[in-house]
Amino acid sequence: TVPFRLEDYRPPAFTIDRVHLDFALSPSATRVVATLSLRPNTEEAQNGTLELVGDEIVLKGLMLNGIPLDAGRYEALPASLVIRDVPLAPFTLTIETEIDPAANTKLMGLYRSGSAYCTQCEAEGFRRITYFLDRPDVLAVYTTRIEARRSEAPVLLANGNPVESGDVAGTDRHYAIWHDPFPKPSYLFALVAGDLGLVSDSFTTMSGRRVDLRIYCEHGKEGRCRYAMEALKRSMRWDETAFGREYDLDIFVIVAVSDFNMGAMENKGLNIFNDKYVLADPDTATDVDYANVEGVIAHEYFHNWTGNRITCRDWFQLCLKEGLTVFRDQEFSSDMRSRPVKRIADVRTLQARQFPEDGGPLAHPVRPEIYHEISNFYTPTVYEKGAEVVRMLETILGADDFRKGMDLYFERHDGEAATVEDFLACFADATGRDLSQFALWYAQAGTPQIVARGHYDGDAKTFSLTLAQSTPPTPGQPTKQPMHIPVRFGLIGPNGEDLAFSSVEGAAVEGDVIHLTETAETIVFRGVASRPIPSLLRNFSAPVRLAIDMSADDLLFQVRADADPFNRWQAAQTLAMRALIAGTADVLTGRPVAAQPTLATGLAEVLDNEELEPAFRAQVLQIPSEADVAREIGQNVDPDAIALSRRQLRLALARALGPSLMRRYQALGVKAAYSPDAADAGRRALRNALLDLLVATGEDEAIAATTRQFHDADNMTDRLAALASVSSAALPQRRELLDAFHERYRNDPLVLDKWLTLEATVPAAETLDRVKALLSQPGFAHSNPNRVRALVGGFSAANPTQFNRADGAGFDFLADFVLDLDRRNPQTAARLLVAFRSWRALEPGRRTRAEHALRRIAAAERLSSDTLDIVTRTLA
Ligand code: DPP
Ligand code: ZN
Repeated sequence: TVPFRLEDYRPPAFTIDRVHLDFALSPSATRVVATLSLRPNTEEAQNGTLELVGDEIVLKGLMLNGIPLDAGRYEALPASLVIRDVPLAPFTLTIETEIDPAANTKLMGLYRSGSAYCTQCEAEGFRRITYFLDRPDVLAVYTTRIEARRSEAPVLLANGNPVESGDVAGTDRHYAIWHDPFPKPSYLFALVAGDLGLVSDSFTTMSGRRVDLRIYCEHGKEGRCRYAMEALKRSMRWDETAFGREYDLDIFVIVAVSDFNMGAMENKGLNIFNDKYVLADPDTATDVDYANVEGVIAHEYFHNWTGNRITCRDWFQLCLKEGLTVFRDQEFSSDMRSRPVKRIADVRTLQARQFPEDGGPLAHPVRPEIYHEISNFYTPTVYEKGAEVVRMLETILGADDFRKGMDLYFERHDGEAATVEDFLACFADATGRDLSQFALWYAQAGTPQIVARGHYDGDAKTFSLTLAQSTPPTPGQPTKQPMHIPVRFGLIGPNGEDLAFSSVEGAAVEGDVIHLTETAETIVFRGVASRPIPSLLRNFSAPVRLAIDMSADDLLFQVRADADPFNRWQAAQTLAMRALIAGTADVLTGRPVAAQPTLATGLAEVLDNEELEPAFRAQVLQIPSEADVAREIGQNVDPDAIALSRRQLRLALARALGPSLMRRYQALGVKAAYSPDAADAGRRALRNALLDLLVATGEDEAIAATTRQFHDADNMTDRLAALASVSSAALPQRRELLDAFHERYRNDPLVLDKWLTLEATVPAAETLDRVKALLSQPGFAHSNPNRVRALVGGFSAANPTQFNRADGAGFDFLADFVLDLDRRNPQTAARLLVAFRSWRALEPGRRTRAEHALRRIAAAERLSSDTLDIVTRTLA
């Protein structure tokens, strides 16, 4: 297939100013009449040929300026409609199509979720509804009329404000008309119809306008929407105070549906959500679920300005809305919760998801320059690294200048489809800074590495710090230029406070930020009273790897004393990572795994430090995962050796911490009523991290405590944590508890997803057979992406020893599953396949088996463009 290239961008020959859509809904034969007001947009229109795109649709009628078109004037295929001799002045086109929502298993375009109708149009789903200029730089004003049987769909929703509704005389049908006054691209179109429960509220904006707020869900689940509604109101207020952004329609609607490929979708005025990011109550949602609901509600709401009012010129610019909006939702959550703990959690996610992408065959720049299938670019690089790039911009400019640039962006580009260049120009123009080198962050893939070396001269009282940067080659980019990397830093003195210095030479240093711009630079700090411990990359000021030769004692000092909480956590992680890597080598050579007294001391001190918030202490107690260690080792990876080394380290730590673990666990005992707030959630996180370490000992007392917590818990967080500890340690007691959990929640699909994931992630040889058996259990549905991701995604992405079984059976299972799913839901199939992205880093035996499975997929006939793209790049 022919790829799309950024350099080939051309404005559309024609554009569309107004769209009138008329839907006559019926499960298998929905009629759509689209009336488009078109006009020539560029010189290219002069040849009089209009090309619209479609996807699996059937043309039923076509009129130009109200007159049916002769068959000789156009050619209609399922994927395109080409019309010749169109007027060289504005004209209307009326297109009638028929679509089958019930047969739409791709969940793109108009489809059914349960008994409801809903849509998903980003990125290229609108073309499955009607022929269109389905590209984000065509902005039109939409009016939508929906008609359906009243009994089947009492609720009829579309974008914008409600205009009119009523019965269709003499029938059992009714209709509603919605009008969205804000020009938008087709990917933001949405429609929902069905028999749905409702939660209502309202919000008064900063200029005093009252906005109707509604969340629709399955009947009976209204109570589980309350938290989302509160989160929505907090988001609306926060965007006003933090960014000066006010909501702009009379109504804002969220609909929770159970069949959804993505997390949620920011359609103008009508956000459609995967129900897992709306529904939450204490008995069914964990603290992490609550935080995710709050974050995703905020994310989609914030898109109203960063994505909808200002959209993307083309899909290469996806990070323009996604990276920026992730940054905004991260900031929101930081303000609602603990800022340092949120930062640690975000960096964990970045390192776990984006770093392996950036270091493997699927690496691409934050703004890609080529794609075959855009659906495959909704990636951690575009989202999470994209957010880091915006964060670096803020670090480089400072908060005030960053806000000036954002203000200019909103002012200058409101109502437009913009580019990354447009975005950066606003910051350059608002502040006078040269951001041309900084722009490389959008263009160069790969995770830069900084190698740092420090030297203190006690006589001269100088500290010199050498920083060298390099970025590894990535597909299509063999060599890289040096980047502008903001390195936030401090020089920690013997009493734990940051040391002062009288002057700096060698590189641009502004306040506590070093601007590293060359391949290598040496910075000399003068007037430094004593030997400092350099604390670099504070608050993770850039998405890079840092290598610095520090002794275990210096790292321990950093754990104790660094003024930057992020680096206290990072120092503990570094100590643990060293132990895990050394332990893995010991396992492979048959040596006994060495004890880690320094790490144990550091953890014990953090644990006992009442000045540190519990959520932070919980983060420090969680040593790097098996996947983190695999990534750090980077080649000839043996997942079994890593797992064993990690188990032994956790056992050693639990023993070193001794009886204090149980005492601490008990002291943090449950308080009266569950509340999902961050402080209570932090206490639970610490208590459950302690429990998890206790379970590592396998001692009776620990298992008894866990079983008790499982049964006695009054909330999902504590119940699931107990279950997860027993299950992820593969203890024999797991079967009874997993069965009890299943029995209790047998009618709640979202909760059963948690159970499916626990079943799929047990690190035991029988797990693969268990997963296969669960595929045909009544609770599982191949058609539901959440079920598929929970079970098959859990197994392939979160069970390193069993997915990477030495006999290759895990790889074969995923290959078979993906090939089957690809025929129905290519997007979800391709996403699962990403689990193979680090196959080349495996030891030779597993590598050969993974390659075999991948080649089998590549050789299959009639692969979707989604799966073909991932498998091709993964093997390249
Ligand atoms: N719905 C997805 C998101 O909000 C894609 N726009 O990130
Ligand atoms: Zn988004």
